[in-house]
Amino acid sequence: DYKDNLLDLFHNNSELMTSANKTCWNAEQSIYLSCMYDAAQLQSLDAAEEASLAVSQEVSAKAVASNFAPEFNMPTNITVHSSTTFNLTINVTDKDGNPIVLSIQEPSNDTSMWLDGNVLVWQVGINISAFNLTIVATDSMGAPTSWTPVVLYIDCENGATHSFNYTTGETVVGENFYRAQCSCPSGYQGDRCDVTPCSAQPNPCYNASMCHMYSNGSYYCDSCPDGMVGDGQVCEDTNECLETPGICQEQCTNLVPGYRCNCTTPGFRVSPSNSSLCEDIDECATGDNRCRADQNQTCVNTNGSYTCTCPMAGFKLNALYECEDINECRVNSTNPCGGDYICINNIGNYSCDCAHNKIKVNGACVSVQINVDVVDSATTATGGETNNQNQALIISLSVVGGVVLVTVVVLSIVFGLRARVPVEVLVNPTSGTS
Ligand SMILES: [Ca+2]
Ligand SMILES: [Ca+2]
Ligand SMILES: [Ca+2]
Repeated sequence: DYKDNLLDLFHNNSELMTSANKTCWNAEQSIYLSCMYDAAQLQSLDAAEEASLAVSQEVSAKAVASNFAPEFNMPTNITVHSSTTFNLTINVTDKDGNPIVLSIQEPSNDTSMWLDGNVLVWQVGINISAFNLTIVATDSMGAPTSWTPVVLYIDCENGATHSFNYTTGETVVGENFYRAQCSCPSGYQGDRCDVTPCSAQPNPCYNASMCHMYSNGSYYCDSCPDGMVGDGQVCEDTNECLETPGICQEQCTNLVPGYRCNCTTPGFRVSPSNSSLCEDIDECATGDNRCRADQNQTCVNTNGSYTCTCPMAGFKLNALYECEDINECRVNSTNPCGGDYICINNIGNYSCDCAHNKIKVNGACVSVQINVDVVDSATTATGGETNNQNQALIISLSVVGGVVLVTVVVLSIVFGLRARVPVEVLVNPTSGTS
């Protein structure tokens, strides 16, 4: 019957009643009825919305007015040391029980500082500039509160003592940032006492790596480097080349400190095992040679140099490091074949042969002569009327001044016709004809 009465109130306009119900229900519950009443009386959804809005604004204004901002329960000072990580839990409460969001307002965009939940994490550097550290807490009603502690910053090193002078302003580098004054132990220097005697310029020792600190702040120097004389603070070079003649096998160069031996003879280098001595460079091992792998040459190391050998007998290396044929016939003035023979060069070897007009007989080259004899014999023809002549041509070879070796050819030529003209056989100028 409540709904029936309500529908009555809306003059049976159920559509308006449904819309008004939707609008008014979203408002504060306490004004639901007056919202619905306004909508029904004025027959207007807008009226209902206006009534709803007015009341809700009034309610939130009351809530903001009565809201309490968050409260920090934090110290007024924090002390931080350089090169350490500073962790601090931010203790903040809200009387209304609203949720709180924390943020770092200052320094902004500083990657060395961040919030991990409600813990402030700060990787404290050295030589940092003054700034105000401000943490802001904001509750869900948008009410903010900030906390800006006085930062007491200590970056003294090497066991220095420190103090803060809040009155003279000497150490005040920012309104809420104080940097400690450092009192250095003996031997140390610098605003932060970070300069030790060994890191001071100039270094008290001959070179910085020779300087060492005692725990009490004093220092000592190593003895001078090899090749130098002095007390470690002042060191002077000795000229080994002058003081020890012959200290190097070849060339000596004085260095500060020390000295260096050089080898000036081509093909030699300083011995790896004894830097005073020079030793042959094995060009075959180092690869620094001109031997031709494509011709299968073999590299042979020699004292001071190297040679390349050709793989086959009868070849030698030329100036271009190529294997070329040896002309054995011209190696020296002596004929390698001996006096009776002529020498013939071949690729890769040579051969021996008898000279022109000589032949090899029993291992010796001998000259030969060609003898030609023509023999006539008169023949009486049958019937006795014609005289024909038979002529025989006899060619024989003989060693000059010796006996006839062999009668090579006996030619018996029977001429069918009378030879009116003598046969001429020209063998050589000394041979005659008949
Ligand atoms: Ca020297
Ligand atoms: Ca060599
Ligand atoms: Ca040859």
